[in-house]
Amino acid sequence: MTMPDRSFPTDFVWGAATAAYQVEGAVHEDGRSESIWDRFAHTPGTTFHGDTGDVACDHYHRYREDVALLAELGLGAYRFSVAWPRVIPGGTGPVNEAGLDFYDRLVDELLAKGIAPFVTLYHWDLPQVLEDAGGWPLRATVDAFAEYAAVVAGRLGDRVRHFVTFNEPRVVATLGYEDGIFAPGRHDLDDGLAAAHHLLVAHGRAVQAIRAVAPDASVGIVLDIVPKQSASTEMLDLESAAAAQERHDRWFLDPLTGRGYPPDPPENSWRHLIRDGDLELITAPIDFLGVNYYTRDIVRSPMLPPLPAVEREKTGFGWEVYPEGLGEVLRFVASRTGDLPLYITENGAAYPDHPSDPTHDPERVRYLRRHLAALADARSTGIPVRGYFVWSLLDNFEWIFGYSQRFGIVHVDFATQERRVRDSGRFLEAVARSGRLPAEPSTAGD
Ligand code: GCO
Repeated sequence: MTMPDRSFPTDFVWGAATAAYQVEGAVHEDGRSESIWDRFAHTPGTTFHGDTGDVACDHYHRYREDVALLAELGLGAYRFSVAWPRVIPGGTGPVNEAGLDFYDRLVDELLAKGIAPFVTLYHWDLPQVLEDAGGWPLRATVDAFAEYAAVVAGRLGDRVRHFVTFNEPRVVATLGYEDGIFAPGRHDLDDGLAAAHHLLVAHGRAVQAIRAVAPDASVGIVLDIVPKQSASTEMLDLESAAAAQERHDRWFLDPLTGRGYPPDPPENSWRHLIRDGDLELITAPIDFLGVNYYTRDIVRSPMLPPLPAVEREKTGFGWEVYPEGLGEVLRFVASRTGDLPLYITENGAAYPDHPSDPTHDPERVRYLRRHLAALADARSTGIPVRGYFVWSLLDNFEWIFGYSQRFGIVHVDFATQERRVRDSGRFLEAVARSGRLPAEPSTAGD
């Protein structure tokens, strides 16, 4: 059976994404201060192999080459993040013009090549000085973020048309403050819940701050939404799956869309932090929502014995390949956002390199093809997705997994910093240039 070609409109945005700490390197240059990820990655035992973002892809110095790659691949947009510790090294107070200049140069380079910058203000690299003062569980961090947002939008907002306040606040709150797996490595449920609330309030304050200085820019936020599916029809599994969805996905999407927070147990101590006006701030209109989608979670109640393992297709990272989930996530999101424009702000896969040729990546091509098919099908049902960003432009520092997981459509040799476009890059280029996802004979599992 042959599937039909799927097409995308000519104004559909095709892009690639990165994040500051994962690609920039140059951590001591031009007045940048320490971030929580510098501190965390330099703490023994936190990352694979002790890897850090000290050098990463050296994007700070090689950004022209990287922008040229985006242009070569026919991509019309680049989603990158700004490192707060470069811009306001003290967390609040004096602006470091030299740090801000880097983003100025990057934006100009992009625009000169006809590539739209999508600027994320926070992709996890809080200035360490603010963590030392209390971090996201502390209300003062909200004020600091609003100040920082105004500075960045004030400098770039004459040219940047899309700002993202936060990338994946759920990961920041849960992995960073509640589970202690990511920076800053705190392990306290109430800290996680307090951080989550402050991240959302900070988002609302940043929306205001950006609109005040860059009234023509669109502003949004990026959420990671993972479909939570019950491992069985047993009541305990169904309840566990619903609870996971409340704590992870609805916890952010519901207040942002005016539904307030889902209920949680009264022994959780954080609701006293909600001040008058907070929920209105969080719900203030945005111009788009970004959705990061990689895989699903199959939820088994901890009260039930494990089920026998089921053979499922996985990426090299061990994440299940589940393209249908992209449509499921978009339907779930659209049930709350209606006709608000959506972007897939991250989607991609890590696979080990083929030893003979690391640019030959048929698994990643197949992953992208199947997810783009799911995206086209979701669009054809009327879900207003306006663009797609692959994660990632480059192999980069994959957080606690260091350089062991490669997500790039461009291969990076970290010894020489040589970049080489992978087959997946050429594949995305062909789709972006033609606006068509070519038909392919279906194979088992498609
Ligand atoms: C995320 C982050 C990225 C990751 C990517 C792969 O979604 O977790 O935004 O920084 O590198 O998702 O894990």
